Amino acid sequence: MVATCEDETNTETCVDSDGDGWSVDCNDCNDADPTVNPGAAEICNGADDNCNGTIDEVLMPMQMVLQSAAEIVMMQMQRLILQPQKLC
Ligand SMILES: [Ca+2]
Ligand SMILES: [Ca+2]
Ligand SMILES: [Ca+2]
Repeated sequence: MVATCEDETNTETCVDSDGDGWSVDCNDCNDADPTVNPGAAEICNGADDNCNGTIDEVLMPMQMVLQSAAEIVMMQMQRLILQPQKLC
């Protein structure tokens, strides 16, 4: 199967093994799994589904929100803990 990749200049080497429409030359980072290609949606599975080099990046915004929220709580707790010591 020939990949329908954006780069039409290298169709000779565009061999799509898993038949998802993307070849290794067209940034298919796993040409043995049709669910993994640059056009795939990133899902939480511990793998880089959309071949952008980042695993499960869809979860990052929520992780960042939780992390920043945790940091704010920590800062406030530290302030509460440290303030009496400063006053002494
Ligand atoms: Ca492929
Ligand atoms: Ca990814
Ligand atoms: Ca994933």
